[in-house]
Amino acid sequence: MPKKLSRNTHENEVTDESVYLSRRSLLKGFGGSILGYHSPLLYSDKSSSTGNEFGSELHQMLFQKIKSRLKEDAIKLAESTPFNYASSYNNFYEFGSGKSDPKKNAKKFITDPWEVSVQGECDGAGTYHLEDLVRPHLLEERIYRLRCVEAWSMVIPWVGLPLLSLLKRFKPRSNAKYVKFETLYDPIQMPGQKSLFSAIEYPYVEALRMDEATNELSFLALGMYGKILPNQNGAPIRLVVPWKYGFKSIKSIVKIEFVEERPVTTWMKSNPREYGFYSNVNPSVDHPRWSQATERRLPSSIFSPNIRPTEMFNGYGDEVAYLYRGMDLKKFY
Ligand SMILES: Nc1nc2c(c(=O)[nH]1)N[C@H]1C(S)=C(S)[C@@H](COP(=O)(O)O)O[C@H]1N2
Ligand SMILES: [Mo]
Repeated sequence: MPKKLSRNTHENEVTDESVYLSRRSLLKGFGGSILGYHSPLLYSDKSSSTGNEFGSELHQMLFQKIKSRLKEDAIKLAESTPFNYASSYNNFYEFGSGKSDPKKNAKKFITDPWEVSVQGECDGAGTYHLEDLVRPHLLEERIYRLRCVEAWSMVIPWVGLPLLSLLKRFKPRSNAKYVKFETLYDPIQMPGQKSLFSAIEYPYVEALRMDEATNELSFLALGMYGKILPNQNGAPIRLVVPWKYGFKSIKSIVKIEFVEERPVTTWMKSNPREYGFYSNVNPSVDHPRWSQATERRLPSSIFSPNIRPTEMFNGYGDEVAYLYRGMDLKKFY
Protein backbone atom coordinates (compact mmCIF):
# COMPACT_ATOMS: atom_id res chain seq x y z
CA MET A 1 0.00 0.00 0.00
CA PRO A 2 1.69 3.24 -1.03
CA LYS A 3 2.31 5.67 1.75
CA LYS A 4 0.25 8.83 1.62
CA LEU A 5 1.13 12.34 2.67
CA SER A 6 0.16 12.84 6.28
CA ARG A 7 -1.20 16.27 5.46
CA ASN A 8 -4.63 15.26 4.30
CA THR A 9 -5.91 18.64 3.16
CA HIS A 10 -9.02 18.79 1.03
CA GLU A 11 -9.90 21.44 -1.46
CA ASN A 12 -12.67 22.78 0.78
CA GLU A 13 -10.04 23.76 3.34
CA VAL A 14 -8.15 25.95 0.93
CA THR A 15 -11.05 27.39 -1.06
CA ASP A 16 -13.93 29.47 0.06
CA GLU A 17 -16.65 26.95 0.92
CA SER A 18 -19.34 28.49 -1.28
CA VAL A 19 -17.07 28.41 -4.33
CA TYR A 20 -16.28 24.80 -3.59
CA LEU A 21 -19.96 23.88 -3.26
CA SER A 22 -20.98 25.65 -6.42
CA ARG A 23 -18.26 23.87 -8.35
CA ARG A 24 -19.56 20.61 -7.02
CA SER A 25 -23.10 21.31 -8.13
CA LEU A 26 -21.89 22.55 -11.48
CA LEU A 27 -20.16 19.25 -12.03
CA LYS A 28 -23.21 17.29 -10.91
CA GLY A 29 -25.34 19.25 -13.33
CA PHE A 30 -23.45 17.81 -16.26
CA GLY A 31 -24.48 14.29 -15.30
CA GLY A 32 -22.39 11.19 -15.79
CA SER A 33 -20.97 12.11 -19.16
CA ILE A 34 -18.76 14.79 -17.66
CA LEU A 35 -16.59 12.07 -16.19
CA GLY A 36 -16.76 9.87 -19.21
CA TYR A 37 -15.38 10.03 -22.69
CA HIS A 38 -17.74 12.68 -23.98
CA SER A 39 -16.04 15.21 -21.83
CA PRO A 40 -14.15 17.83 -23.83
CA LEU A 41 -11.39 17.78 -21.21
CA LEU A 42 -10.53 14.13 -21.67
CA TYR A 43 -8.99 12.64 -24.75
CA SER A 44 -11.46 10.44 -26.47
CA ASP A 45 -9.31 7.48 -27.39
CA LYS A 46 -11.04 4.78 -25.36
CA SER A 47 -8.03 2.50 -25.46
CA SER A 48 -5.86 5.10 -23.74
CA SER A 49 -7.48 4.91 -20.35
CA THR A 50 -8.22 2.42 -17.64
CA GLY A 51 -11.18 0.79 -19.31
CA ASN A 52 -13.54 2.19 -16.70
CA GLU A 53 -16.22 4.12 -18.49
CA PHE A 54 -16.25 6.87 -15.90
CA GLY A 55 -12.48 7.13 -15.54
CA SER A 56 -10.70 6.56 -12.28
CA GLU A 57 -10.24 8.85 -9.33
CA LEU A 58 -7.18 10.58 -10.79
CA HIS A 59 -8.77 11.54 -14.09
CA GLN A 60 -11.94 12.66 -12.36
CA MET A 61 -9.98 14.86 -9.99
CA LEU A 62 -7.87 16.40 -12.76
CA PHE A 63 -10.96 16.99 -14.80
CA GLN A 64 -12.70 18.75 -11.93
CA LYS A 65 -9.73 20.88 -10.97
CA ILE A 66 -8.93 21.95 -14.51
CA LYS A 67 -12.56 22.74 -15.20
CA SER A 68 -12.96 24.89 -12.11
CA ARG A 69 -9.73 26.72 -12.92
CA LEU A 70 -11.00 27.69 -16.35
CA LYS A 71 -14.16 29.24 -15.06
CA GLU A 72 -11.90 31.85 -13.52
CA ASP A 73 -9.20 32.32 -16.20
CA ALA A 74 -10.31 32.10 -19.78
CA ILE A 75 -7.59 30.47 -21.90
CA LYS A 76 -5.85 33.13 -23.91
CA LEU A 77 -5.77 31.11 -27.08
CA ALA A 78 -5.00 34.13 -29.23
CA GLU A 79 -1.43 34.24 -27.91
CA SER A 80 -0.89 30.53 -28.11
CA THR A 81 0.37 28.07 -30.68
CA PRO A 82 -2.68 26.16 -31.95
CA PHE A 83 -3.39 23.07 -29.83
CA ASN A 84 -3.07 20.91 -32.90
CA TYR A 85 0.61 21.87 -33.35
CA ALA A 86 1.49 21.64 -29.70
CA SER A 87 0.02 18.13 -29.48
CA SER A 88 1.36 16.70 -32.73
CA TYR A 89 4.90 18.12 -33.06
CA ASN A 90 6.63 16.66 -30.03
CA ASN A 91 9.92 15.52 -28.59
CA PHE A 92 9.35 12.48 -26.38
CA TYR A 93 12.08 10.01 -27.33
CA GLU A 94 10.54 7.23 -25.23
CA PHE A 95 7.89 7.06 -27.94
CA GLY A 96 10.23 7.53 -30.91
CA SER A 97 12.55 10.26 -32.17
CA GLY A 98 10.40 11.64 -35.00
CA LYS A 99 8.22 14.65 -34.24
CA SER A 100 5.02 12.77 -35.09
CA ASP A 101 6.01 9.52 -33.32
CA PRO A 102 4.92 10.44 -29.76
CA LYS A 103 1.33 11.20 -30.73
CA LYS A 104 1.09 7.97 -32.68
CA ASN A 105 2.91 5.69 -30.24
CA ALA A 106 1.63 7.08 -26.92
CA LYS A 107 -2.07 6.52 -27.65
CA LYS A 108 -2.35 3.56 -25.28
CA PHE A 109 0.05 4.87 -22.66
CA ILE A 110 -1.48 4.21 -19.21
CA THR A 111 -1.34 7.33 -17.05
CA ASP A 112 -3.99 6.44 -14.48
CA PRO A 113 -3.30 5.09 -11.90
CA TRP A 114 0.03 6.93 -11.46
CA GLU A 115 2.47 6.96 -8.56
CA VAL A 116 5.36 9.28 -7.79
CA SER A 117 8.21 8.16 -5.57
CA VAL A 118 9.84 10.89 -3.47
CA GLN A 119 13.32 10.14 -2.16
CA GLY A 120 16.51 11.57 -0.72
CA GLU A 121 17.23 14.52 1.55
CA CYS A 122 13.74 15.29 2.84
CA ASP A 123 11.42 14.36 5.69
CA GLY A 124 8.51 13.44 3.42
CA ALA A 125 9.97 10.55 1.42
CA GLY A 126 7.49 7.95 0.22
CA THR A 127 5.50 6.71 -2.73
CA TYR A 128 2.37 8.72 -3.39
CA HIS A 129 -0.68 8.33 -5.55
CA LEU A 130 -0.74 11.30 -7.91
CA GLU A 131 -4.26 12.24 -6.80
CA ASP A 132 -3.00 12.56 -3.20
CA LEU A 133 -0.26 14.90 -4.39
CA VAL A 134 -2.63 17.06 -6.41
CA ARG A 135 -5.68 17.09 -4.08
CA PRO A 136 -4.79 20.05 -1.81
CA HIS A 137 -3.77 22.35 -4.66
CA LEU A 138 -5.81 24.82 -6.64
CA LEU A 139 -4.54 24.61 -10.19
CA GLU A 140 -3.60 27.69 -12.15
CA GLU A 141 -3.04 28.52 -15.79
CA ARG A 142 0.35 29.76 -17.03
CA ILE A 143 0.98 30.81 -20.61
CA TYR A 144 4.68 30.23 -21.29
CA ARG A 145 6.99 30.36 -24.27
CA LEU A 146 8.70 27.00 -24.92
CA ARG A 147 12.06 27.25 -26.70
CA CYS A 148 13.52 23.94 -27.90
CA VAL A 149 17.30 23.66 -28.22
CA GLU A 150 16.60 22.76 -31.89
CA ALA A 151 15.65 26.44 -32.49
CA TRP A 152 11.88 26.21 -32.76
CA SER A 153 9.43 27.61 -30.23
CA MET A 154 5.78 27.59 -29.22
CA VAL A 155 3.53 29.36 -26.73
CA ILE A 156 1.56 26.96 -24.56
CA PRO A 157 -1.17 27.59 -21.96
CA TRP A 158 -0.38 25.05 -19.22
CA VAL A 159 -2.59 24.16 -16.26
CA GLY A 160 -0.87 23.00 -13.10
CA LEU A 161 0.84 24.13 -9.92
CA PRO A 162 4.06 25.88 -8.96
CA LEU A 163 6.83 23.31 -8.39
CA LEU A 164 7.64 25.02 -5.09
CA SER A 165 4.20 24.42 -3.63
CA LEU A 166 4.55 20.67 -4.14
CA LEU A 167 8.24 20.38 -3.14
CA LYS A 168 7.79 22.19 0.16
CA ARG A 169 5.26 19.58 1.31
CA PHE A 170 8.09 17.00 1.31
CA LYS A 171 10.14 19.18 3.71
CA PRO A 172 13.49 19.16 1.92
CA ARG A 173 16.48 19.38 4.29
CA SER A 174 19.11 22.08 4.08
CA ASN A 175 21.64 19.72 2.49
CA ALA A 176 19.31 19.18 -0.49
CA LYS A 177 21.14 21.23 -3.13
CA TYR A 178 19.48 19.83 -6.26
CA VAL A 179 16.23 18.17 -7.16
CA LYS A 180 16.34 15.33 -9.64
CA PHE A 181 13.43 14.01 -11.72
CA GLU A 182 12.95 10.76 -13.60
CA THR A 183 10.52 9.70 -16.32
CA LEU A 184 8.85 6.29 -16.24
CA TYR A 185 10.98 3.40 -17.47
CA ASP A 186 8.67 0.89 -19.14
CA PRO A 187 10.00 -0.49 -22.44
CA ILE A 188 6.79 -2.46 -23.00
CA GLN A 189 4.77 0.75 -23.20
CA MET A 190 7.58 2.96 -24.49
CA PRO A 191 8.98 1.55 -27.72
CA GLY A 192 11.75 4.18 -27.88
CA GLN A 193 13.29 2.63 -24.77
CA LYS A 194 13.82 -0.63 -26.65
CA SER A 195 15.55 1.03 -29.57
CA LEU A 196 19.19 0.07 -30.03
CA PHE A 197 19.82 3.35 -31.85
CA SER A 198 18.46 5.80 -29.30
CA ALA A 199 20.56 8.93 -28.83
CA ILE A 200 19.94 8.85 -25.09
CA GLU A 201 19.84 6.46 -22.11
CA TYR A 202 16.74 5.68 -20.07
CA PRO A 203 15.17 6.45 -17.73
CA TYR A 204 15.26 10.11 -18.79
CA VAL A 205 16.75 12.19 -15.97
CA GLU A 206 16.63 15.93 -15.41
CA ALA A 207 17.55 18.13 -12.46
CA LEU A 208 17.47 21.70 -11.21
CA ARG A 209 19.45 23.56 -8.59
CA MET A 210 17.21 24.04 -5.53
CA ASP A 211 16.97 27.81 -6.06
CA GLU A 212 15.93 27.25 -9.70
CA ALA A 213 13.35 24.66 -8.65
CA THR A 214 11.84 27.02 -6.10
CA ASN A 215 11.74 30.03 -8.45
CA GLU A 216 8.17 31.21 -9.00
CA LEU A 217 8.25 30.28 -12.73
CA SER A 218 9.09 26.58 -12.24
CA PHE A 219 5.86 24.75 -12.85
CA LEU A 220 4.36 21.26 -12.86
CA ALA A 221 1.78 20.84 -15.61
CA LEU A 222 -1.13 18.42 -15.43
CA GLY A 223 -3.01 19.98 -18.33
CA MET A 224 -2.74 22.30 -21.30
CA TYR A 225 -5.28 24.32 -23.31
CA GLY A 226 -7.75 23.66 -20.51
CA LYS A 227 -7.59 19.89 -20.89
CA ILE A 228 -5.78 17.01 -19.25
CA LEU A 229 -2.28 16.69 -20.79
CA PRO A 230 -2.20 14.61 -23.96
CA ASN A 231 0.05 11.56 -23.46
CA GLN A 232 2.54 12.88 -26.02
CA ASN A 233 3.00 16.07 -23.98
CA GLY A 234 4.02 14.18 -20.85
CA ALA A 235 0.87 13.01 -19.10
CA PRO A 236 -0.02 12.82 -16.35
CA ILE A 237 2.54 15.24 -14.85
CA ARG A 238 5.53 17.02 -16.37
CA LEU A 239 7.91 19.82 -15.52
CA VAL A 240 7.85 23.20 -17.30
CA VAL A 241 10.92 25.45 -16.89
CA PRO A 242 10.30 28.22 -19.41
CA TRP A 243 13.68 30.01 -19.28
CA LYS A 244 15.60 26.84 -20.17
CA TYR A 245 15.72 24.78 -23.35
CA GLY A 246 12.77 22.42 -23.67
CA PHE A 247 14.68 19.25 -22.80
CA LYS A 248 14.89 20.37 -19.13
CA SER A 249 11.07 20.12 -19.00
CA ILE A 250 10.94 16.40 -18.27
CA LYS A 251 7.76 14.47 -19.02
CA SER A 252 5.74 11.72 -17.28
CA ILE A 253 7.53 12.03 -13.94
CA VAL A 254 7.61 9.02 -11.58
CA LYS A 255 10.45 10.01 -9.27
CA ILE A 256 11.54 13.17 -7.45
CA GLU A 257 14.76 12.99 -5.45
CA PHE A 258 16.46 15.62 -3.29
CA VAL A 259 20.25 15.27 -3.61
CA GLU A 260 23.44 16.97 -2.42
CA GLU A 261 25.54 16.42 -5.56
CA ARG A 262 24.74 17.72 -9.02
CA PRO A 263 23.12 14.85 -10.98
CA VAL A 264 24.28 13.85 -14.44
CA THR A 265 21.28 14.54 -16.65
CA THR A 266 20.28 12.62 -19.77
CA TRP A 267 21.39 15.04 -22.50
CA MET A 268 24.61 16.01 -20.70
CA LYS A 269 25.50 12.34 -20.54
CA SER A 270 24.69 11.84 -24.19
CA ASN A 271 26.79 14.79 -25.38
CA PRO A 272 28.36 17.01 -22.69
CA ARG A 273 29.88 19.39 -25.24
CA GLU A 274 26.51 20.19 -26.76
CA TYR A 275 24.23 20.06 -23.71
CA GLY A 276 25.14 21.52 -20.32
CA PHE A 277 23.51 21.23 -16.93
CA TYR A 278 22.06 24.75 -16.97
CA SER A 279 20.81 24.93 -20.57
CA ASN A 280 19.42 28.41 -20.07
CA VAL A 281 18.06 29.88 -23.28
CA ASN A 282 20.89 32.15 -24.44
CA PRO A 283 21.06 33.72 -27.92
CA SER A 284 24.78 34.45 -27.53
CA VAL A 285 25.88 30.88 -26.79
CA ASP A 286 25.49 28.83 -29.95
CA HIS A 287 24.98 25.11 -30.11
CA PRO A 288 28.20 23.66 -31.60
CA ARG A 289 26.23 22.75 -34.74
CA TRP A 290 23.85 25.72 -35.13
CA SER A 291 23.11 29.27 -34.03
CA GLN A 292 20.82 29.99 -31.11
CA ALA A 293 20.36 33.66 -32.04
CA THR A 294 16.95 33.15 -33.67
CA GLU A 295 14.06 30.72 -33.49
CA ARG A 296 11.22 29.48 -35.66
CA ARG A 297 7.94 30.19 -33.86
CA LEU A 298 5.40 27.50 -34.74
CA PRO A 299 3.30 27.40 -36.78
CA SER A 300 5.87 28.18 -39.46
CA SER A 301 6.14 27.24 -43.13
CA ILE A 302 8.50 27.93 -46.01
CA PHE A 303 6.19 30.75 -47.12
CA SER A 304 5.85 32.17 -43.66
CA PRO A 305 8.84 31.00 -41.63
CA ASN A 306 7.98 33.16 -38.62
CA ILE A 307 11.60 33.62 -37.54
CA ARG A 308 12.17 35.84 -34.52
CA PRO A 309 15.16 36.74 -32.36
CA THR A 310 15.70 34.52 -29.33
CA GLU A 311 15.67 36.40 -26.05
CA MET A 312 18.04 35.89 -23.13
CA PHE A 313 16.42 33.47 -20.65
CA ASN A 314 13.64 33.13 -23.25
CA GLY A 315 12.42 36.58 -22.19
CA TYR A 316 12.13 35.71 -18.48
CA GLY A 317 15.25 37.57 -17.31
CA ASP A 318 13.36 39.80 -14.87
CA GLU A 319 12.26 36.71 -12.97
CA VAL A 320 15.40 34.55 -13.19
CA ALA A 321 18.56 36.55 -13.98
CA TYR A 322 19.37 36.84 -10.24
CA LEU A 323 19.92 33.07 -10.09
CA TYR A 324 23.03 33.38 -12.27
CA ARG A 325 24.56 36.64 -11.07
CA GLY A 326 28.34 36.46 -11.28
CA MET A 327 28.33 33.23 -13.32
CA ASP A 328 30.01 33.03 -16.72
CA LEU A 329 27.12 31.68 -18.79
CA LYS A 330 29.44 30.76 -21.68
CA LYS A 331 31.19 28.39 -19.32
CA PHE A 332 28.07 27.24 -17.45
CA TYR A 333 25.92 26.60 -20.53
N1 LIG B 1 10.97 12.11 -20.76
C1 LIG B 1 11.19 13.02 -21.72
N2 LIG B 1 10.94 14.32 -21.47
C2 LIG B 1 11.14 15.24 -22.45
C3 LIG B 1 11.67 14.85 -23.71
C4 LIG B 1 11.90 13.46 -23.94
O1 LIG B 1 12.34 13.03 -25.03
N3 LIG B 1 11.65 12.59 -22.93
N4 LIG B 1 11.90 15.83 -24.68
C5 LIG B 1 12.14 17.19 -24.19
C6 LIG B 1 12.24 18.19 -25.26
S1 LIG B 1 13.65 18.14 -26.21
C7 LIG B 1 11.30 19.16 -25.44
S2 LIG B 1 11.51 20.40 -26.58
C8 LIG B 1 10.02 19.12 -24.67
C9 LIG B 1 8.86 19.13 -25.65
O2 LIG B 1 7.65 19.21 -24.97
P1 LIG B 1 6.28 19.20 -25.80
O3 LIG B 1 6.30 17.97 -26.68
O4 LIG B 1 5.20 19.15 -24.77
O5 LIG B 1 6.25 20.46 -26.61
O6 LIG B 1 9.90 17.99 -23.83
C10 LIG B 1 11.11 17.63 -23.15
N5 LIG B 1 10.86 16.56 -22.20
MO1 LIG C 1 13.75 20.16 -27.21
